Amino acid sequence: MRKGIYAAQLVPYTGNGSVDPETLRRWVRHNIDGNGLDGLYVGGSTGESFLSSAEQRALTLRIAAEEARGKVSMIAQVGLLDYAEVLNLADIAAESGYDAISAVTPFYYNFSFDETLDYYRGLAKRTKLPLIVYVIPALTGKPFGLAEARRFLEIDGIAGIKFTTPDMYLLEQTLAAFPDARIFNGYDELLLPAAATGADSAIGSTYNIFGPIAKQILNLVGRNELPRARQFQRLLNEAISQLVPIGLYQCLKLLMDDAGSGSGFCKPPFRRLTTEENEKALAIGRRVKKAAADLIAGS
Ligand code: MN9
Repeated sequence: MRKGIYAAQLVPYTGNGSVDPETLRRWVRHNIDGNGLDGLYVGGSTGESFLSSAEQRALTLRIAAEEARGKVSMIAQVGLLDYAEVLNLADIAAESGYDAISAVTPFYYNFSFDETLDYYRGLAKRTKLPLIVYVIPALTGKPFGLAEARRFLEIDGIAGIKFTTPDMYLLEQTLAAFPDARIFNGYDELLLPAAATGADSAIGSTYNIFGPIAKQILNLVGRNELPRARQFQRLLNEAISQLVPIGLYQCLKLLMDDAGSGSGFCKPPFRRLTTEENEKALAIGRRVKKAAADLIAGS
């Protein structure tokens, strides 16, 4: 599994909510050839996976792998509510050539931490692939601290964490306690501080569009060029702070369209944007991409 920048893969859905395979293939190729990313994280929040059927999830995993296998690292997010389906998706990920699987902590029911650990133990036993725990307390509602990080990372087969919390102190402590674990920063708006703290990899939705900006941030931090890294993080955050209130995934899909890569609807209850919102989102995205290209060219 490479270090670096991974796109949380956007998945195009047709107006009736099914996966659009041809557009998905183009979007995956765009992440590899257009954005030059190091990896893909398929089937996560950004893929609207928790609004999708297990069949749609399996189809998405297979199609993405057909396009990306052997070109970039691939992680399959297999977490969902039906445990039998989780195990089945883990098998599909292994068959399809993924480098790792990942699974969100079980949500909705208020499972105890011991139940959560059993869930991961079972999943780790089922697969030969390294397992990356997907920690995103803001969406799962499950608390996460150093004690939880330790108990996860001590399980045989658990290789790392997709760390989607803004707690940089916890990130530092986790890196210090587990120097060999694969820790992926999960909030794109915190890529610079996470990289400065020592994270060498990140997974994010906005990298589908602004991947080159993220690559710059990670590389510049690695070279101790913090003032310049800050310029790129500022651009990325300008986009995120303006696109999130409109509807981040809708905006990112629109910008994929703008890149000539295809089209896509979001699953309900994600709403459709108005014409004015579409125009606003396109203008923001284009402005930030152009400013980043100018900054790169002027280097
Ligand atoms: O995969 C993404 N998380 C979610 C990570 O979408 C819930 C992030 O990339 C965020 O979209 C991004 C904007 O807040 O950091």
